[in-house]
Amino acid sequence: MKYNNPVIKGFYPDPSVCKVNDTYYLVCSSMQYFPGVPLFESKDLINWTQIGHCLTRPSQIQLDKVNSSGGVFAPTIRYHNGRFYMTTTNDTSRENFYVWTDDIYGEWSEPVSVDQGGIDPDLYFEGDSVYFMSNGMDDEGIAGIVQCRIDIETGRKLTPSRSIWQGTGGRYLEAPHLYKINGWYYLLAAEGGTEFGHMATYARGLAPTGPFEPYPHNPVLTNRNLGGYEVQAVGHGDLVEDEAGNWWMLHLGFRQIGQWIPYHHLGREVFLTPVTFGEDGWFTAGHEGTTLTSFETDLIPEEIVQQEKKVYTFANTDWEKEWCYLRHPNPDHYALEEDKLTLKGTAISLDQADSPTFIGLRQKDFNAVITCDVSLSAGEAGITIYMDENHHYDFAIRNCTEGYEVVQRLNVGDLKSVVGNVKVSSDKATLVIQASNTGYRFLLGIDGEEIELGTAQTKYLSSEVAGGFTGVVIGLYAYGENALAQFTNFTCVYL
Ligand code: 6LW
Repeated sequence: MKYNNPVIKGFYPDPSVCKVNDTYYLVCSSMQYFPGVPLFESKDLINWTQIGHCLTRPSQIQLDKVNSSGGVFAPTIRYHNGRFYMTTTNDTSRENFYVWTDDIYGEWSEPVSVDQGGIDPDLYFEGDSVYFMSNGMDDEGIAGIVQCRIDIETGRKLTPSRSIWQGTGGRYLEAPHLYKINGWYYLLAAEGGTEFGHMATYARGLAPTGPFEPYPHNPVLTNRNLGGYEVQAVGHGDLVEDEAGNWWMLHLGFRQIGQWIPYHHLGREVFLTPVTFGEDGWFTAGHEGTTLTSFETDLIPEEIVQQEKKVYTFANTDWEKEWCYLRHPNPDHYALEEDKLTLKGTAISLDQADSPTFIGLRQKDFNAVITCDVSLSAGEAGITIYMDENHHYDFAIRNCTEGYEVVQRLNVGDLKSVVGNVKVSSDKATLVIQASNTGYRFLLGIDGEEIELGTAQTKYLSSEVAGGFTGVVIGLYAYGENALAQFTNFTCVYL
């Protein structure tokens, strides 16, 4: 069969995966967005359904006023003795912790802190021992992948933190995952930074504590030498074995906006790459160590069909699972119904690293048409194509002295400008946004006609311009202390 990458589209970075019986579970980073750590399940590694989040209560994760691309960094999910564990970092407070649950569809525990620094924590269970890995500096001041043993009940360290592998010399050694496979301990990591130079590297040893010998042909997976190729920055990943004994890596990568246009705005997404173990116990990944936009494989049964949801509406999405807020929302400002969303604005605007009244869906593909009817009493309400507080395109209806107007505003760093402005005769407008790989068009629908207010290029919302670790989210928002807005007939159709 043939499957296409990415297998999870849109801003879902730093995937980690585990398998329990015949089901795979996957988590990823969520930064300043709440709830934290999206959680997916799959029966076939290709079709993933979001079943919830691990961090659903403010008591589990402090996000108040965290910086954009701070907050929740790369998680790891593991299963041991009937219990799921998810460990991650709050990068803003520089804290590593884990939560657990005995019911993957239920709530997760309160956080248990681990007093080891760095980011990208990992858990490895063996007998009664639990090893905790992260990147950073050990107790002696040696940088690398750092390891200690912990008491899993309390998170207390049982051994000093020790640097167990220093990588292959790439910058930003991170994303450690430790496994035991056929008698060897494999330590997988990422290096090169989460940009175009990103790569997966590994080493192996005969004990969980090392010493580790690097794979002689590192990096095992990278697209950094594929110039002009759509998929770039592959690396940070996690290994999983399927029912038939085949190995796979779920890892991040991004799609640049054009073959020769090295910008990406949809965030880092989840890719699936086959992994093959050789007789000598070393493994290789993908096509000559690269990830492809599609793989022909007989390792996945022919009858499995890759599904893709193309239309998103209020009725066919789950407010709790697929939508996200900026930092901790005030629930009183949101009324979520099957066919209607009501938002109450505040004085907090989209330009602030705070929690404006905002609820969003990640943009999953380049080509899309987003439509929504928006009505409001006062203030401003509409759709924002949002990367961070300094990089977003807003399309909104707002109250003005002589009634109402529809505005299209660009926010690109210090450049802020209203590029379109049309008076409307009522407090209601149909907003239409057409997205392509290179641009957005903003159209106002009146009496069955569409008037273009303006356009904006995608690249100014890309990580290469905005910086950071997130991707574009399509947000519905309200702004202004008296703003009360209703959103109906929302559709986002991917073409
Ligand atoms: C994450 C690090 C990374 O913690 O990006 O690509 C950081 N890798 O491992 C933020 O997502």
